[in-house]
Amino acid sequence: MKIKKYTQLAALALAALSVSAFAQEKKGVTESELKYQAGGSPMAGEPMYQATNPKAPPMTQAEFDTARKIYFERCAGCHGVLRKGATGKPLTPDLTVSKGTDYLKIFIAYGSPAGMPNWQTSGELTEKEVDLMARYIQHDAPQPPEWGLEQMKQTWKVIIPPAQRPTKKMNNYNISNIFSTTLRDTGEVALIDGDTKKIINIVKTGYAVHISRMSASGRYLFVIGRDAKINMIDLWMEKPDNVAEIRVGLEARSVDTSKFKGFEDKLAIAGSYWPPQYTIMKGDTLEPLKIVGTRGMTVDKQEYHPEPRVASIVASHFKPEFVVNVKETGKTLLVDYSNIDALKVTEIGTARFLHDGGLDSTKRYFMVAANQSNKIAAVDLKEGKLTALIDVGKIPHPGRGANFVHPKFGPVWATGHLGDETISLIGTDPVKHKQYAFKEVAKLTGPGGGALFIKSHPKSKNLWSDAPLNPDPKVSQAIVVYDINNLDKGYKVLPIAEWADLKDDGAKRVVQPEYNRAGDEVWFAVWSAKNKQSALVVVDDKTLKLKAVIKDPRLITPTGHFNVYNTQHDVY
Ligand code: DHE
Repeated sequence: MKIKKYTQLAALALAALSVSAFAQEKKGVTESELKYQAGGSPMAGEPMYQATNPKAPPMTQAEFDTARKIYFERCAGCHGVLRKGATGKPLTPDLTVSKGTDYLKIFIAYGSPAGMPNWQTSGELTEKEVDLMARYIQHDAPQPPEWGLEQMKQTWKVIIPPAQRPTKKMNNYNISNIFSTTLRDTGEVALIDGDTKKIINIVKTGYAVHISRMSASGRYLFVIGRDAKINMIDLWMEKPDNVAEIRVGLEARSVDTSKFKGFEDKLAIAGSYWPPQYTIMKGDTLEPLKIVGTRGMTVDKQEYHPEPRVASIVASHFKPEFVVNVKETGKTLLVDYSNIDALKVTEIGTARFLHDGGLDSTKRYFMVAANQSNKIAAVDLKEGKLTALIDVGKIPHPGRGANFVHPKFGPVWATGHLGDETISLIGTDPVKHKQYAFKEVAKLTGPGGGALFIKSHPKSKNLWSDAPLNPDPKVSQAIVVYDINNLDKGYKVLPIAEWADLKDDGAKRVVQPEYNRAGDEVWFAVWSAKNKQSALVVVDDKTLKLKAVIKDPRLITPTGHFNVYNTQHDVY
């Protein structure tokens, strides 16, 4: 008996050693990915029933509640709400109970080469918390509540009904050059006049807003929070502000509006992470009309997934369709909204796990990152089919990507990567540059991994790439810019955070290049923690010189910023 116990302990010690050695070896590679995925879920505070598995070590209700909170704050982003596995491994009792508490504790404490963080040795969790989590994951995963029409209607508010809204623009702003800037940790967006660089209004929104998108006419701005709250802002008002709001679920990232001719401003759509579904709403009031679940079979192994989250959504310009990308099943859905009572959905198998993406310059092809497959899927929105799955670098992360004309390859679409230092260029012209179309035609070298967003503009000769999640502050606090006509020359580095000249020593991560309406300025957020100063920095696209720094005590944790015209017309 004693011998068996010693052998087990020795095996555990060896496992710990090899896991920790591996984790250290891979440390630099995975750090940015981890920072990105391990964001908190807004569902930490949702009440859920304690699910008990008699084969698992016991837990009190108080222990269960603490563990559940830790799980949603730290683990759900990678392992999924139901622990069925997403970018992280599945952690269901059929797999965890047989491993046992001691083994699981080592994994949680030391991390793993596959990207699991070393929660205890990094000081993020205490030994007691690690023990708690090792027991928690041997019990059945508690399920957050569903969210149907009734729950949506309870949260739906038309603050100003369409009949009481202005019939013409009531302000003097050049609204096509307004920027909607996410103030991530205050649950607000700042509407900034791109001409004067002055704040027009700070609008209350959901928690940790993710993106802003425009209606086809350019009048309404839609903002979605991580807590799945959508705010609809009327830019025609004297002081643009909220006119309607709704919660479409408990957690979400994407929203867009109908853009096909004849359907302008008619419908809006939002995708949720939880529950896994998308909701089609009236474009002027956000009244929920149709909710469609995304639970189903995965594209490759064709096995059931209970929690396929809705990632990016765009509106097609070719047909009355929304392009809905489902992460865990690896499917792109073309949702025909011309008759939502007889909804037609074309299901295109692409690859797992779909994340962000954008249109090519002709708007015919949607290019979406399947980030754990290291591929970009090109979907033909005219023919309604998959054109190609293109191998790129490690964990592509394009935002909406960047379109420009390459001197040799013609029109290309570009993506940076979270997991390596490269930028992949993909040919997008199957007519005049057939031999390059939908192939990775070149790889540029950037300063390091941790890139999130890349941008160009039809009027510019520049390609910009950030790297806010790179572990080296010299890289994360700067931006690189390539001359499109001399890509072989490499990049120039602009010290954006230094130019912001902030009073605190915050993280100062430089995030998301975004052009103004004219295409002659590029805006960047310098993103620090909530209690530190942040700013927006504006650079002249031609001279690459500093043009303006926007500082204001209200600009707390700015991240994404969206120019009205470019977002409305999908210019990037
Ligand atoms: Fe994002 C786009 C999901 C972390 C800033 N992000 C998107 C999209 C998805 C997504 C699905 C595409 C929406 C669309 O186009 O319809 N993002 C997620 C996550 O699940 C993840 C990994 C973890 C999380 O907890 O949210 C995550 N994202 C981040 C960040 O840490 C960033 C940098 C800051 C933040 O807000 O927390 C961030 N994501 C953004 C921005 C966009 C975005 C600015 C829009 C880019 C664009 O140009 O369209």
